[in-house]
Amino acid sequence: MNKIIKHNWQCFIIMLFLFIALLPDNSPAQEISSNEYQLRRLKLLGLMDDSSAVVLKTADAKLRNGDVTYRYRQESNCFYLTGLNETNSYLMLVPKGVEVGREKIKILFFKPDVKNDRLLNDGSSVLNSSKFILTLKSILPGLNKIYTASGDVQFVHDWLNDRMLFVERDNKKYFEAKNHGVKIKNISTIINQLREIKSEAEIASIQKAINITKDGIVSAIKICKPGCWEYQLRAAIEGEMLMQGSDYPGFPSIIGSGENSLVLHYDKDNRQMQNGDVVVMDVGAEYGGYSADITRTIPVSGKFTEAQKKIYSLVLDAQKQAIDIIKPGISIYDLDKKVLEVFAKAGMDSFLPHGVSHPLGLDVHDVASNDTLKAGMVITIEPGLYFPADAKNVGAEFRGFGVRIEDDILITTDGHKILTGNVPKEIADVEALFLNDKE
Ligand SMILES: [Mn+2]
Repeated sequence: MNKIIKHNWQCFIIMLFLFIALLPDNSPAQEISSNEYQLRRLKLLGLMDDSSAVVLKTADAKLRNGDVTYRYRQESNCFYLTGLNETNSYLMLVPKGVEVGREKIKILFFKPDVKNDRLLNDGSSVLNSSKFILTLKSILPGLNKIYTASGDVQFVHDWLNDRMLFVERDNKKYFEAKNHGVKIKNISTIINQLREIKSEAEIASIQKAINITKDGIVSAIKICKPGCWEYQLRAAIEGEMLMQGSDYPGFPSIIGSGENSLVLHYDKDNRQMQNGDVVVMDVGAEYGGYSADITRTIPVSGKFTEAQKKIYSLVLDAQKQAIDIIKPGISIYDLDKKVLEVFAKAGMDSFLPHGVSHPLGLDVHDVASNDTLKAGMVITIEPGLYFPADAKNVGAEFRGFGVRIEDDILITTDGHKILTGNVPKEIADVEALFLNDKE
């Protein structure tokens, strides 16, 4: 190989690296490092005593119909502690340790594809899933509680015999009777205090989910016009999510126009939108496991009517006043109170049928250890006003539609940061997006 060719080779390699580095980042979501997952497990171990263990099974694939399953989603506690996205695996945290070979191991993974037991660099162990039950039995003596995630099925209606089977409660009772002295406890009692405070990497994932959702909302506004169908707005929003590497929406998209704007969890998307309607879009991409949750209410024609403007401005004003008071130490109920106070001044406080805030994270309605806001939490703030067609004590011009505005807020040590500040919200900004498109 001569020198010139060698030089060209080097150039080629450098160019290739540059090319790859400059490619748009469309890689699937992988935001949390393996170190961070290990740190979470160690923190949880630090909250446990020697007579306890954490035992989690990864979520089963859920049947949609026949032998077809829904797209897989991990159980959130399991995902928080492992980042695993597969079935038939288990996690065991045992403060007093389990003997694997000659070592006492506190963190054990059980996976179906593992051939030989392996000790990992971080001191944890990976075993085949077939060893799970035996290992579980071996740790029971000396334990007085096992923390686990409650399953999805609280009870099953056995309709053939018209019986209610409390599967989980009965399983728990059976286990406790068989293993005298060992109680089954919900892991939420120890893990929520970890999950409620978001790390830098988690906030980055939520921010990415928000940015994707924002692009979806803007795309929907740009195609929105009278005659358009609700599902077409959903397609614009969810299409953007998929294009940008979101795994799926964090919850079923709500696209409710006209009278559907009054339905809080409307998910039919089958109405053709009319001139003069508003449409409530309550949507959120899930990215790397973390969800956004944003609501914007827009005029189908591109211009709010005077009555719609009045309600929109009132909801926006209430939302801004509630956001203003967000800081560590206040309660989620203080936000409800603030919003209702603003609505009451307009005589409209009876038209808000839901709470205005919830934590946001791996679950769209995420966990918290209590109702007090702490630095590092992410919450939503989502006031709304809804006037049914037969609403009393309100002008006729306001009847038949609802308005909701929702943003996502990070609690900081000295106050808060609005993570959704890039999503158009002021009346002029929302209307301008329509105008730009028509020009
Ligand atoms: Mn929400």
